[in-house]
Amino acid sequence: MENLKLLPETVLKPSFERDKIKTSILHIGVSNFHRSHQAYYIHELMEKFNELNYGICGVDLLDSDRKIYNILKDQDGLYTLYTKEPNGAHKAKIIGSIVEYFFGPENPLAVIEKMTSPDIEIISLTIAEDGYHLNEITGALDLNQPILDEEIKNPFNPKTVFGYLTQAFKLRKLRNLPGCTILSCDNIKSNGDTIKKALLEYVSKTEPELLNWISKNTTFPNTMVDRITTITDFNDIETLKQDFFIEDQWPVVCEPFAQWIIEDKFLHKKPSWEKVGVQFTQNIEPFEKMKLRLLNASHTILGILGTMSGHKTVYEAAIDDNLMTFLKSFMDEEVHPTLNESNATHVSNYKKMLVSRFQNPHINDRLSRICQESSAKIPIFILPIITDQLQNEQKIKGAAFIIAAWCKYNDGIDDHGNTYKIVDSISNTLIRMAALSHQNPLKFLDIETVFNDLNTNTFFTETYLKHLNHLRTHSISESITAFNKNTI
Ligand code: CS2
Repeated sequence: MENLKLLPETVLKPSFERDKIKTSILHIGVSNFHRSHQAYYIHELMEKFNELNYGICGVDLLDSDRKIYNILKDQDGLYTLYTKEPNGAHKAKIIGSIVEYFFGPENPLAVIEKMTSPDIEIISLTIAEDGYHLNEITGALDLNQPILDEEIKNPFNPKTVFGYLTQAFKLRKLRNLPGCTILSCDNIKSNGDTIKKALLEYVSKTEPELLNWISKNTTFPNTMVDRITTITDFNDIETLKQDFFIEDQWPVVCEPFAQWIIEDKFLHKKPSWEKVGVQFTQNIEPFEKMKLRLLNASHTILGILGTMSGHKTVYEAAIDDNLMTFLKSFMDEEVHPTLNESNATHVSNYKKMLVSRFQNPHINDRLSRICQESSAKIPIFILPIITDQLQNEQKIKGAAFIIAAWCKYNDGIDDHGNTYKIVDSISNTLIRMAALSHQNPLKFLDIETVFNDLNTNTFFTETYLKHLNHLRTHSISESITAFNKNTI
């Protein structure tokens, strides 16, 4: 904190008094995304309006988060948000909204105690798709997962968000304290409803007498969160040192654009986040659908087709004309018809803006980041488009091409003969089923946890087969060209 005074004028620093901040948000999962998004919005409220009531206590639950925990502890919760404009302008801002930090694996009881603090009004989450421990087919909490089983046997040594919340709510009830708002900030469909359903399933199995208290003392708003945030690379750390004299062990790099839309459903007084651009709504669905099906689905397409073409970043893929022709026609013909066009959502503007966001040459967003855990992303970003289009007897040829290309992607070799790694919690299954599909082309669609019963829809499977056959005998760029020319 003291070191802030030594930084040059060009660095934006918190001008509010950090020791006056009241911590009323406990956030689980202090990822880069949390730091570029929620923590940034709350910082802006502090900076521009001196509203110091919504300080953040960060909490990490995974052993793998020890590094960020140690660094942020060391840096007093401060870090640099390094924003890069398409025209090359860049801005370094020191974010000061995270004021406390706890690490679950080190001291679970301290985390539970903090969650129980009467000051905490909101418990927010960025725990990624797998943090919800859902059964992919039923969408219900998968109580058979070993981590949940172990936690249920040792309730005072929780590991997952469910174990922690259950213990904290038990104590709140016992101490006659109010409950809190649970604010999911993950890219999953109906994120608030999803965490609510999973938590209630967990509680009915472990502490059924708490169910009534939870239903009266908590709310679970759905949210739409958006800001492209890269994996921090060493060059960014060095540039910050050289250009801004900032010594930050883990800065966060992101685009200038940010959007946060929240269902208006808070248990306590609603924070005045609208002052810094947050939008509250009664109906989140159109926004959420638009973001997941346009931005995230497009990312997945650029990730898969781009990697197979030999590109390394979203930018490289987004200036590949052939690939962009494919992507734009997919957005127009297969995604747009499934969305609710309205004054609020402006789908057409959103699509245009997306293309320019992807084409920001200064955002080094690696396709390897995008392709990680595709088996969890595709069912959220792409398959619902297919379901809607099939239901309305509309086109699915672009979507079938993408799924066929993903099958080939799992062979792990690009158009130039270079190999890449499949990073996915079910990578063994993906690789094995893709290999088997060389003999039996429909085999890949048998991965039930991803595709559910899509393999029973002959309209889809016929189109898929046609594309997979073409992809198997051509390079990805040849197949994309043929697709664009309508010759497959
Ligand atoms: C990306 C997202 O992980 C992904 O597949 O699409 O992380 C994306 O960058 C963010 O949702 C942007 O808001």
